[in-house]
Amino acid sequence: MPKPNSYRVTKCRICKSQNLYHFLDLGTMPIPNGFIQPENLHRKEERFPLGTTTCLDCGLVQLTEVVNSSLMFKNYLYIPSTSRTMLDHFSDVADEVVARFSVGKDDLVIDIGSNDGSLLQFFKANQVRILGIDPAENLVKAANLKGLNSTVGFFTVKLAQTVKKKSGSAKVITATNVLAHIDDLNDVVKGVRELLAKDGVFIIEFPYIVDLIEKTEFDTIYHEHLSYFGLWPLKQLFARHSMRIFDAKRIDIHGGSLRIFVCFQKSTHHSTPRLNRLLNHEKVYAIHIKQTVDEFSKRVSIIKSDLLNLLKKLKKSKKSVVGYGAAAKGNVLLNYCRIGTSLLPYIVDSIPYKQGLYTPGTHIPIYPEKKLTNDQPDYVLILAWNFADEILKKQRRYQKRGGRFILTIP
Ligand code: DWN
Repeated sequence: MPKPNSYRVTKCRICKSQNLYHFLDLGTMPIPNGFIQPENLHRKEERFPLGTTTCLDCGLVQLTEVVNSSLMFKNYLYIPSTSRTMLDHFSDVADEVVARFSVGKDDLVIDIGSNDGSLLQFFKANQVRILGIDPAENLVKAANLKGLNSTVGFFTVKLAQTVKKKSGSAKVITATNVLAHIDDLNDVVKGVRELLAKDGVFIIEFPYIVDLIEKTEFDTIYHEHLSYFGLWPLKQLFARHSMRIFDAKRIDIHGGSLRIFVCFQKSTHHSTPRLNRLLNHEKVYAIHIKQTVDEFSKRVSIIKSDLLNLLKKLKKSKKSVVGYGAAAKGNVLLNYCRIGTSLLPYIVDSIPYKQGLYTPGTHIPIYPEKKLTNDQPDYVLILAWNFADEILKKQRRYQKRGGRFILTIP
């Protein structure tokens, strides 16, 4: 009997408690980056349940079903370097980290989930030694072609031991939008402990659960994101490995994220006042967690009915509407709302890899962005809302000619 491609979560990923409170059910849908070649449209797509549960003991919010990581990350179509917003963000991160922690030319910076080297390139520009680690062979190849030293693999303690032998300890280890994708968090932290220099810093960025709930960013809930982190659950995770969070900063990227700074328990890095402020803010949140997540789920259903009513009304009045940004989050929204080509005939996207493909589950064709100004549809539904500013700036001509944008989240 072949191993199933997913399993049901029965205990908390961090504290192992079984005291879980299930609060959102988005139905079953294909994996969000499972874009389809035209010749494969007739093939059956494997669908997986998509829902969330919160641990009532440590507060971690997580998916109810975990999909096999090899199905999602071995050949990956998410490339941050196609967005000016992301490149500017990564450049700021590298400059801030090099300055704050006096990273010198002999120091090693390792990026876990390095993708195509989008962040590493800015560390390299600061003349420090770099190494990327990513499971996607297609992206590691692209990084190495750009001279951004990267190796293929899922980050595990075993891989960390091999890297340590070859490259030595790292002064800085970064992990931006990757920790939430990993099931065995203990193994990752053990790997970081293996690789991090004694005075080193582990810097993690992830979409922040407080922003997700406050702005009802439910379409960022998908099979790639196993966990939706807050500070308290992570504080517990690191304490178990004699490490501690010493600083945390809320940042705007991806609808609201958190950047946290972690070191060894005995390290000299002092905890910052803003970390304590954030911990206290989260505590207030956690008190009414059941009511908070139930109200969140109600808002999700309202967003769905409002969007469907709007699109049906526009269709009835013969208005044309297309999508912008074939994002994973967009595929969650479209599958949850069951929006197909009858309401959204096509989507435009800047990523060449995605052009000519079809969206998973809803089978909407993806075209280059220039199709928008050629066709001049009446409305554009921005699916990649985290880049709305960049998209609006880029599409001034469409707007000047009377085109209008629809934003459902946040
Ligand atoms: O955690 C993850 C987040 C950070 O990004 C990954 N697991 C997956 C990924 O999610 P996503 O697919 O929603 O990523 P993006 O980068 O938010 O998707 C944006 C999409 O919009 C891309 O396909 C590119 C497209 N785009 C565009 O067509 N024109 C983006 C910009 C900025 C543009 O101007």
